[in-house]
Amino acid sequence: MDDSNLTRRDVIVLGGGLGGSRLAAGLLQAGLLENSRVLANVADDTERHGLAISPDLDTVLYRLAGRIDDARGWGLRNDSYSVIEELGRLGEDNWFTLGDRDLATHLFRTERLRRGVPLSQVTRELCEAFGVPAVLSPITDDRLRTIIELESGESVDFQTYHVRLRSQPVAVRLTYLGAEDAKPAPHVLEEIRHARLVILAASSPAASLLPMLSVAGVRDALAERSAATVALSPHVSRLAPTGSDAHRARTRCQLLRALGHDADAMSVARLYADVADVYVVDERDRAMLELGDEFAANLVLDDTIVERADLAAGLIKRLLHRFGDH
Ligand code: FO1
Repeated sequence: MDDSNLTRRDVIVLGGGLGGSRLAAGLLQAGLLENSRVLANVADDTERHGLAISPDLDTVLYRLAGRIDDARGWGLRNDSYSVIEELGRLGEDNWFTLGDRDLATHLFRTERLRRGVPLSQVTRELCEAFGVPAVLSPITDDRLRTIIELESGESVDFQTYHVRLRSQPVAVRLTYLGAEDAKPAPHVLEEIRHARLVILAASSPAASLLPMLSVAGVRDALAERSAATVALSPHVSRLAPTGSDAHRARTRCQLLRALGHDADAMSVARLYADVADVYVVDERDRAMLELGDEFAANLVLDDTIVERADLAAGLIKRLLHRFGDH
């Protein structure tokens, strides 16, 4: 394909819900969002009560719209739960908590998809409706799912493992169902090749980034870049997460182990070694730099805990200044 007519993006973010949304908020705060692109994972997507749910896309959308429930890191703030409670009374399995207002997003998406509109186009429409720049896109319009095999031999999708089973059972194998046939969404490869900087968010490697990298051509597009790709470590060893962070961390670690990797910053660095030129380790993991790893020349220290938009904006500006193509 001829790439000459494409806008050269400042930053392309590849990420899951929370990690991707924090960088998206940073781009917005830094005034860089309009000329950037946020590519979200869809391997966590699920179908509940006949509806198409895309949690990672919605998390980015809701954060950019300033409407995210910040305490949980997903769903809409001040939502109510009448419909899902009523479904429970009807005998439906209602372990996946869909808020009443959140349901409007899923109803809208499901109907548009049913009419044959691709997910990337539906996502643009949702961005417009929520008043945010339409720079959010799924990595693929095709069906891609993380399937987790448990010790019992049972296979479950990501949401069943993470939410219903609270990531308690040991996961023994992961497959990215649909990866062989998933094609990148429009312009994804060209924009990855030419962006001034690509950032792999501090999202779950096994549940968010590896499925995104499994989409046809994405790894090659990253490898073909002449400008830098930076990966953020999702692990901060000295920090003991609490509440919903602890839940997410347990899922992340369980799934990494299912792929045969240790759940620490350097093991993740090795997973990204063929696509990232630079790996950002959190300041609090300074000791990791003394391990003499093969990635060592490209390891940098920074603050990777960017819960606030101003912190994320600062990190992105530092990375652009230091590694972005000018
Ligand atoms: N996470 C939970 O822990 N429990 C839930 O009931 C739940 C519902 C839910 C509904 C819509 C949505 O967009 C996200 C939701 N999440 C829920 C979050 C989601 O499971 C994960 O945090 C992401 O998929 C991981 O990126």
